Amino acid sequence: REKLKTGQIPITPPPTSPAIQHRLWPEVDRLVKQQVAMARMGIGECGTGWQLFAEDGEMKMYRREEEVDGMVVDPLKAVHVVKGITGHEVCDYFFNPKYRYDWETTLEHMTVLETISDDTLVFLQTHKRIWPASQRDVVFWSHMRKLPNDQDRDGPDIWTVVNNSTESPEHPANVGKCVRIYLTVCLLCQTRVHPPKDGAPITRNNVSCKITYCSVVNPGGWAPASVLRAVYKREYPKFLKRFTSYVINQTKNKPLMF
Ligand code: 18C
Repeated sequence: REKLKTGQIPITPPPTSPAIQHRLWPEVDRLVKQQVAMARMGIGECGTGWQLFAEDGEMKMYRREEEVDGMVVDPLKAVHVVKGITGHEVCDYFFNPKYRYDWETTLEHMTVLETISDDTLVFLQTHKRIWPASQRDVVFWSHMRKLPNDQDRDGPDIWTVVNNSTESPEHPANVGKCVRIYLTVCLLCQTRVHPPKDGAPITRNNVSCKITYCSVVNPGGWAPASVLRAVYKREYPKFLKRFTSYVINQTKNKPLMF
């Protein structure tokens, strides 16, 4: 914080989140900026090798085959456009732990290890086991943020949630039955408003949400590549369809939240 003399007006803007005081803040802020910049790029702009592996209506999912130390870490990029919901709503349902068991079908158990601030939490999750591999767990911080809409200053804000693996001294990796996975996930949501021509009030029929979901998951230990790629192919489309239907259902009788 800058030191002010009496009567001097501060030039440093106020912190945008109380999490700014936390030891993880520099990493959170850096990763969020980096992940949002990558998510905003079109599939043609973010390197070569992207293959479309799933398509259903507006939903398109691409992956790039990558391995690190013999382990499959294929980056995934999905884009979807969903009518009737806003970016703020999508991010709220994705971030807020109270909804997680409703839509996250691979989840076995979730604990909030730390509440850094209203928009920054640390989670410990265990996921369902896939035979013949070991069960997986993950510790990650999750941060939700509103971004200025610099392409359309009068348009609704853009919202994002970034999840990134972190360490917890109380929950060290690979000590129990679970193998620790490592992930970086970015959900970026842009609301589009299609105003009614007669100047009538905006309803859910006049909004849609462009969703970009990017993820890189390192399985953390042995997992047969063919099984892993088959799991990805099945589970990612299932997740995005189920999650977005869930948000539509939850919000249909609620006022729009921009
Ligand atoms: O982003 C998503 N969810 C967030 C909130 O939970 C958060 C967490 C992501 C965890 C993703 C990793 C889950 C691993 C689960 C193991 C697979 C269980 C399948 C059970 C089938 C009955 O960011 C949405 C996440 C959508 C997840 C899609 C599946 C991704 C598969 C990743 C495989 C990881 C290694 C598994 C090792 C075993 C392989 C043989």
